[in-house]
Amino acid sequence: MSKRKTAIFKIQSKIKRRLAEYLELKDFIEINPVILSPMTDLLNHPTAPGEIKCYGEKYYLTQSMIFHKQTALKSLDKIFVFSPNVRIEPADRCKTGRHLFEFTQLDLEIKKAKREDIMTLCEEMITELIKNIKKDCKKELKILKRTLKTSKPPFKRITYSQAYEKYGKDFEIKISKEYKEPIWIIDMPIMHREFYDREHNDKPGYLADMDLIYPEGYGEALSGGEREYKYERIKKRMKNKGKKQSEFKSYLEIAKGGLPPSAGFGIGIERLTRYICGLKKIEETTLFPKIPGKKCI
Ligand code: ASN
Repeated sequence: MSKRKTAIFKIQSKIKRRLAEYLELKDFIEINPVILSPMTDLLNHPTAPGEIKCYGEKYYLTQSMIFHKQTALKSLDKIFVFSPNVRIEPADRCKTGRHLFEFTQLDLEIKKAKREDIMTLCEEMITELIKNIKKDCKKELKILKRTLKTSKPPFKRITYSQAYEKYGKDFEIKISKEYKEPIWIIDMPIMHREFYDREHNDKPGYLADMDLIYPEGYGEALSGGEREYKYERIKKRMKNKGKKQSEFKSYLEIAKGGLPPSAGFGIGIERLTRYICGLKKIEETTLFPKIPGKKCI
């Protein structure tokens, strides 16, 4: 058992190191995570953000650093952060093998980038990573009996509408089981995502965003896209999503002062570890797993 654990954590440690090295070579700067803030991503799914009072003010535990990433680009051009997120998921998510209510995502953002730029970056980053892990962690992969397939860019793409038409509402997991290599789902309908992903100029009603799906049934790897950055557009998108401006006061103040255009994504480290190590349950990727619905340390 302990041989198995050591193998998993050695691989995870190597994954983080290799990802950071790759991004630094591409001129990214690593910033520190934000754990507490009056502004956080309120997400499009049924999670509840953790809240605490600090000096009489309401602070959230970070659900994603999206607004801080956009704000950071006022000073820096390319950033990444290993960002701990707390998302209090519905208790039945403990069965998926993919959900933890505390996890870490490698979140990155590039000023003036387009979706195409970050998709290309991601394909190269993942391909390089797998190549390196196969080289660096031969012994550990053997202990885990994991045969990891090397992927080759460009990854296949399918639009949300095509996926829905072909596979029905559970398309994500069906696609994940059917494909042998990572695959993109692009162009989500506007109401299916948060207000900060940018609406397509030439495809109104759809977003310039994407999800990456792991093969072999491992499910969603990451989400990202181009961002809304103009104050008036952000307010309009919030209104259409039925979000209260009062919940995003700090963000709107920053947006009013001017945000740069950008694109980025966030990839879950525990899910990436699970995929690379070929694990059934995500709990194995952390020593202190926060399993939805359970009391955890
Ligand atoms: N990190 C994601 C992004 O950059 C957002 C999220 O995790 N909800 O789009």
